[in-house]
Amino acid sequence: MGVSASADTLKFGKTEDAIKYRQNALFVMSQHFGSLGAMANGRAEFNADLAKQNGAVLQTLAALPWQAFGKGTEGGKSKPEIWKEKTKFDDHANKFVAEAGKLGAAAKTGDLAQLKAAFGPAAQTCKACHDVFRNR
Ligand code: ASC
Repeated sequence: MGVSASADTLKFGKTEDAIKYRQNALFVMSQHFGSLGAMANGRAEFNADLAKQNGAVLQTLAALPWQAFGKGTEGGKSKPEIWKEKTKFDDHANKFVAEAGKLGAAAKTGDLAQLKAAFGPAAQTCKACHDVFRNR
């Protein structure tokens, strides 16, 4: 369904379920992403085991939200532009999935320097899409 690195495992019966699904998947992701960010930015002590686990969860979850932006599911914080510029939106999603994969791989090394190097570019892909496609 558009995004090549995305899971396409569900059919949503109701628009509100699609909205809830993508919001919740993104929220859970943000918590694991935030934990990695805190370690990458020195706000939390580096714990290699924790980083590894959070990276793995992030990698798995990164594929999930995009299937819940199907036709006719406008709403939530999503700008209608998502559905008008689906290819552009899918590009953003694919970039994020790729960076989340790199971040997960970096976390797996147990090397804080690698985590630091991978975190910024991943965060940038979140922001780039939000700037264009998300209402505040
Ligand atoms: C997060 C989160 C976002 C991104 C963004 C990165 O943890 O919830 O939306 O990172 O802040 O710039």
